[in-house]
Amino acid sequence: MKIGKIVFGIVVTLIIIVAIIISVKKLRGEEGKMMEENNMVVATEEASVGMSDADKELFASGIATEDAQDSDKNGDKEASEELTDGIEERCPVTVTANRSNVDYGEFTHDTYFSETCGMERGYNILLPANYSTDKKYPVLYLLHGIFGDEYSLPGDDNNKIKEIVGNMAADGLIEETIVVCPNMYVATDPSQQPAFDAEACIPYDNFIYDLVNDLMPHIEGKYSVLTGRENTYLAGFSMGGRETIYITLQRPELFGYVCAISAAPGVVPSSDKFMTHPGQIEEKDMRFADGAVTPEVFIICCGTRDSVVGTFPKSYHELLEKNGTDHIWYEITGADHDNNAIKSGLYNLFKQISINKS
Ligand code: FER
Repeated sequence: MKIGKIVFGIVVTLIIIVAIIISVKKLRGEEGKMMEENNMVVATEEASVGMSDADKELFASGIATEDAQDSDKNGDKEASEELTDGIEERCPVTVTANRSNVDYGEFTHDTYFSETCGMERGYNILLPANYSTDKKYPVLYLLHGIFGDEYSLPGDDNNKIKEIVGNMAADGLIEETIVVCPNMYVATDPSQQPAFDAEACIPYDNFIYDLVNDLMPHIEGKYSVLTGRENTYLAGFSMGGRETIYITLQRPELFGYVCAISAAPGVVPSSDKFMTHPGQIEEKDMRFADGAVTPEVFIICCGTRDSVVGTFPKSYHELLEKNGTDHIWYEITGADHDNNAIKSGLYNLFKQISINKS
């Protein structure tokens, strides 16, 4: 009887100790989460004040925060949460992995003459490792963020562009594909610099003319590429996402597969903490022209924790929906304005290409 009471006492004590340990751990977790969120707010506020060159680089290529890198580790788990149209929120880690048995291409720099700017301009191009003029390849034009240039996206190994394209081609999901990263700032005066004001953003909005009239003809003339909308893809991050939406709505017949990742405000009139945007088009014109040939796939996506563009991408989706314009909208749970969003957008664009072309 006495022994029974002692054992009962020990069991109750153990339960109490375990309960205390669990509560303390939970409290620490909450604290950690709050600290993470606080850090994010600080980072955002800093972004709106005077910006260093290093800060500008982060904008251009996708801000890769520590916790964004950590959340990569959940790639496998979250990738299995498939949505109905084949969209997966996270790019699986098997797709971003650098595999020893796959040859990845390398980005190289080249130039073209831009009639739009009246000068020679640079771009980076990723050719498949075994690029051959005996074959023809589809082309993805991939647009950088604000303050960026043709080096921003190719220069950031954490966005896994080479791996995503190379692995999906090696797995037979997509054709080997060329990726072109242009400089999206189409200023005729080389001293003009991007900034958060309407005037300084005009060169971004003029990229459409440089792309269509100068860069695309140059790429199609110089490299062994497949032409036509079925083989011409467009994607962009942030400021590049904004221009992706604008270009697609203006020239929907040119691009078969499109993805605007974490698109910046300014396609339609609006304001945010950075500036007031006059808008490239009116809200009622967030649609394809009547009778236009339109893309097979038009994706708009954004992280749920985007500390730079917030809910602007969602508002583009809502306007497109209101205006009856076909598109895919999805959110990347937990992603900030970062490479998790970029990897997800690229992966899903190629996945949709794979689904549509097979
Ligand atoms: C803005 C908010 C964000 C804006 C541009 C951005 C021009 C672009 C961010 C990026 O490219 O990372 O109001 O206005």
